[in-house]
Amino acid sequence: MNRAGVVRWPEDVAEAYRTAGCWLGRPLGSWLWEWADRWGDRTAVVDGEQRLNYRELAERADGLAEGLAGLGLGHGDTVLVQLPNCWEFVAVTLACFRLGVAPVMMLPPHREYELTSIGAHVDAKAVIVPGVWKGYDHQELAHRVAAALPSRARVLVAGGEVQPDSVDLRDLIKTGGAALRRRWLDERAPSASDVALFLLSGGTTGVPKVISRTHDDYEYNLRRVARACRFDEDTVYLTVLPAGHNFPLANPGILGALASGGRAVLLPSPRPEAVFEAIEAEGVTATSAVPAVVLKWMEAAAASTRDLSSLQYVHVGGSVLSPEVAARIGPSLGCRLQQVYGMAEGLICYTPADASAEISFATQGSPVSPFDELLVVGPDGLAVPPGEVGELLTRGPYTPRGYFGVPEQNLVSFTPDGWFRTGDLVRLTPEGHVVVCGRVKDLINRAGEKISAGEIETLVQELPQVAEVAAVPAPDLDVGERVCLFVRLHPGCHLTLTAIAEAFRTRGVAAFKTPELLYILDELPHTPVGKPDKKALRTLLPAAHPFAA
Ligand code: OOB
Repeated sequence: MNRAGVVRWPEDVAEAYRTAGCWLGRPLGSWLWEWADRWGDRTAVVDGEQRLNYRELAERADGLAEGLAGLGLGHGDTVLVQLPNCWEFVAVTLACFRLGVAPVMMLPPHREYELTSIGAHVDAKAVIVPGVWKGYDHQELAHRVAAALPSRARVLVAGGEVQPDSVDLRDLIKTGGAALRRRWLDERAPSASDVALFLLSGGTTGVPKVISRTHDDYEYNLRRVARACRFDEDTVYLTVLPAGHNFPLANPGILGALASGGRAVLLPSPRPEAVFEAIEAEGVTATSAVPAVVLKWMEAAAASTRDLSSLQYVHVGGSVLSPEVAARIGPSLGCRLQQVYGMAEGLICYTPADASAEISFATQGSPVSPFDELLVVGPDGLAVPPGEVGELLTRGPYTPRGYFGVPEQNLVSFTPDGWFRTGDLVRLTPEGHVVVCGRVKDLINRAGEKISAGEIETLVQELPQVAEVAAVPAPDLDVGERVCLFVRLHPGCHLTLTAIAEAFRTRGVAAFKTPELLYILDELPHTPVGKPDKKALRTLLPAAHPFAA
């Protein structure tokens, strides 16, 4: 693949990160056998009945890497990975790291619209999906996507009935001769400065932006976060959020657990009863969730008879958590809370594992690396006085200097000297902890899923009835925010939410983006430059916000 779209750190900065010991110069796949040699018989991954120890995991990942190579995939290629939380997800990810193939971490609810636009953007050579998942045929989806991609991508299927024109992922896993294969793959290892994987950003433009993460930067990221969360050989980490999201993948998540000699338990959904059962059965010590999910667990825990006593930490982040709810998490679930403020673009902040109530309930923590740089600026772009609210800008050893392949967008999202504009409004406490106070970026955060208002508006504008549209977040007790539309219609036209939902479905848009509230107005209020005035529109909505501080 053409990796020309990757924005690299300036060489002097990269050298400083190497000298400081942030970047170790080792590709992520090179750790696999080190883990296996050290913790071979210990359980690494649990997926229902399927349990893999470290040696088995390394053998499967290597076997799969050989199978992928047999399909012609290699250094610099990119594949779309849309798998639920299952052992194959872990094997595919590690196999890609071994081979130097970069997986793009799609989420299970993504559909044709997202897969096709991103697949084309990264020139994906394969689409890796489950068969039928939650009643939806991903194999069919993958074939439609593959047919639309310039490279005639292969379709690889994990589980279920595999069509003759798809490749059965499990058949690809070569067995026997592990030592030879290990050497063969070691000799072809990618460079540590190469792209290890692509993550998706919720983004604020039409199409979600894609973030390239190198082996060096991602390894450092997960090492620092695993340390902040005290992961070790006794860690049993439960994964309930979609594994391809940066939070459960490596913060510290699955990769953090594996790099620490712990165990990653994979659950396909965050349903409280299944979660409590898994905690009891596996002796789970840590898990992570967005506030909306934790609230459900808290409600259900009171009535549950499951033994949750093994649970030590729950990591909560992705959207705003109110201090009141934060204070109730520990007593409800019998564990400590660590708040996390993070982003696929890099920066991760965590409240310390042993933080006081004051810090762990009312702040979103401090950066996990001493090399993370934070700058809080006002609308004029200048630093605000200490303790005041402003937009957070950040740079650091695991915060790339640009999105992949969108130079014009990068001029907006990054400053000329490489600071990433997070779009989040924060203040810093005197001790350096971040408190998230709001945001300036135009998106809707629905239970941690980031939905670009601009993308929704573009889709709604395509409807013939629509003259003008604005998408804004509507506060909501269950999911934090829902997509709310304010629409002006052409004369004599009608529009309903059902019609919009149908149009989105037909267009192949992920269901979580479907607008849930609709206001039809004769006129939208406008700002002086003539754009819909979203501030004014938001005042038309009910004010109660469940998570707001
Ligand atoms: C995580 O990553 P993304 O890329 O899905 O979303 C990042 C955005 C942030 O810019 C911020 O707007 C919001 O999500 N956010 C929070 C938050 N944590 C993230 N807003 C308020 N309070 C928080 N604690 O969401 C993510 C990635 C890695 C670890 C954790 C979360």
